[in-house]
Amino acid sequence: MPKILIIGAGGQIGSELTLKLRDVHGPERVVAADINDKNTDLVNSGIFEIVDAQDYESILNCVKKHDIDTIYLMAAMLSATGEKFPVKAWDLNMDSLFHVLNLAKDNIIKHIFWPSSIAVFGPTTPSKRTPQHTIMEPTTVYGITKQVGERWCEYYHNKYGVDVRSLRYPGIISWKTMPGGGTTDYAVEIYHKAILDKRYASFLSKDTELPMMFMEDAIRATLDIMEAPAETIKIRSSYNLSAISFTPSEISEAIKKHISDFDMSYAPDFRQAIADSWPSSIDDSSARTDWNWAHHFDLEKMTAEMITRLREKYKHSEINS
Ligand code: AKB
Repeated sequence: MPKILIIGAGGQIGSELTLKLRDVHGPERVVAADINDKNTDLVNSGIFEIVDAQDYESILNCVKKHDIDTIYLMAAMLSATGEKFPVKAWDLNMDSLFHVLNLAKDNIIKHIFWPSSIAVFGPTTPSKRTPQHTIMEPTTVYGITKQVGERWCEYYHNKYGVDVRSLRYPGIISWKTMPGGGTTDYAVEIYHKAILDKRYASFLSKDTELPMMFMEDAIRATLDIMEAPAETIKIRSSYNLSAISFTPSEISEAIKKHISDFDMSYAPDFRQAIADSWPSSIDDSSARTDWNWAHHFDLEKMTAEMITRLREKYKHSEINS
């Protein structure tokens, strides 16, 4: 039976997506791949391969070895790191996408999931309830790679019939895995610091509103779009996807309902300019209409879950240390 490959399985979304896909399809059908084998949960819970997302042969060998028909390409350099290493970000984000698109074009694999991002939008985009189809003039390298990637996904679908599906993820928040190198990362760090130190210095200003989503919703959206009948997927660039929008000050207030002496301060850095170029909220009605997307977590529900889970996690690590 053909298998599923997750490239970049060790990352923030990749690691939780892999474990969910293993639950749904069985560990024998889901191959996790990354450039290193540091994530022991992945290595120990099913088939694991070292794969370099920038090396076509490395992906091809893995695809052939495991009879892969579906690839989730989760390897990418995110917005903040991308600004430090623009050429590396371009190379990684574009090379890996072309390799996977070409595997589908050549009928070696059948289906692709590729994540896009709210970073495809820029300062000239309407920032409130940003429409699906609108002005897109991203000012970060990461945003440029995602916007160009979307164009190529649509092109490969229209020209070669490639079944590629994509979501414009907002900032993703999870208690299991830390993000790395993004502008929305503050919204994960804040919960850890709230539990550990009861204080946090935000690298974004008090009123910077950004679109965000709890990981459980993001994983469900990913599985849902991949399982939807092909004729319901009317957008082959990437779907707007939305759940909640909040500012650093609002998340701080939500945390204070659980940790009353939590102390929030603000020290904006270079990531402020990136955040300022992104929308504050997203209109995802196309996803809701086409394949019935609906989010389950608002800020309050997510905060309660994050705090409960992180308290358990840190208590457990104290017992084990
Ligand atoms: C980032 O902050 O770079 C990512 C994203 C919004 O795509 N989390």
